Amino acid sequence: MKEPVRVAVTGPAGNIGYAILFRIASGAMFGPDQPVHLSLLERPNPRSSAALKGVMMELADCAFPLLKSMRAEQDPREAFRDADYALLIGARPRGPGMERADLLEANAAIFREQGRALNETASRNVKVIVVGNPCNTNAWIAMKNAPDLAPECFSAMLRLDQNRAMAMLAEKTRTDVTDIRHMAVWGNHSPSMAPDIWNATVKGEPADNFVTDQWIREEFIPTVGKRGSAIIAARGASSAASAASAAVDHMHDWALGADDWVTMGVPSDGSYGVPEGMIFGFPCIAKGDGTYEIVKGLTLNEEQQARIAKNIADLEEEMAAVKAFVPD
Ligand code: NAX
Repeated sequence: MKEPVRVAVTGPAGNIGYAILFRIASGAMFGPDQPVHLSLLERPNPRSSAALKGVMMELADCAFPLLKSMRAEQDPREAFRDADYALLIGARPRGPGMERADLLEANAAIFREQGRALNETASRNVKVIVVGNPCNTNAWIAMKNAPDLAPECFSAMLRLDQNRAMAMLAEKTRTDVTDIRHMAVWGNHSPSMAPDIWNATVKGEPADNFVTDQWIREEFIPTVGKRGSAIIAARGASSAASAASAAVDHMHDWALGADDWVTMGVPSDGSYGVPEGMIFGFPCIAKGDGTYEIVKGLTLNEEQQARIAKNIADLEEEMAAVKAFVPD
């Protein structure tokens, strides 16, 4: 058995929280030989505190052999103390009458505070995934407010978009998801994201040989981009179990490695014309030692380049709107 790791989770009383905690504690995220200590940060209101208490009672009732301890926190500095991993899931949802700018600002305040707290108390090698939306910009704010941590400690979740793209392509080509490789989704976790079928393969052959251009443009790309809204329309609630599963995949592969590309929102190193430091979805290689590399040298056709440019412009606009929340 390995030494236990400390895992901090924000928003544990929410929908995704309920779907993810049991998988972290069961070993699905960090492996069957990796004990964990859980630190759970919720908002300090009676409803959230009571809901969290219930979730913790259920976690205890599972008698997970790998769950060594858990504690509820209300102060981010305490929640992140010595954290090896931080899953920033809790965020402000869009309320009635709330403008997009209000939503960006409400979340910017949360992620500024959490970035500062991570900077102060987390392990110097902490691995952070931001799930709470707008996740790319929220991750950027947290990263910028944590100047003593390497930018590579921070990431945003685009893995759900990759998983959705793989499932859709497997269904269309009547293959198994394990036959699909090198599927990446570039950019911002928003409907303008750029799923990349042109660099993907199905059973080792170029994926675009199996489908028509019309299907790619009219079905595949828009359906992946709008899948979140389609789930809300069908279920009456936003994706929770699939989002939790994607976060498990993201952290698992980052910590332990993967034999295929993984899509991660990570600080750009300037590759493919994406401005340095912008948190952008790239195909990455998770090397198995807790580090990753952006896949280099891919060919992007003109329409994909235009989609990437649109994602850059959208993110620049979001980042400009929350500029007051990051240090110069
Ligand atoms: P819920 O509203 O069910 O849960 C959010 C929880 O976070 C609540 O318990 C709330 O009290 C808590 N919270 C809010 N602010 C907090 C703070 N400052 N500190 C600690 N806890 C805080 O939302 P849920 O369905 O769990 O979704 C969480 C976030 O994930 C949302 O922002 C959502 O938009 C985002 N998503 C991101 C996805 C992605 O692919 N990146 C996909 C799924 C999901 O839409």
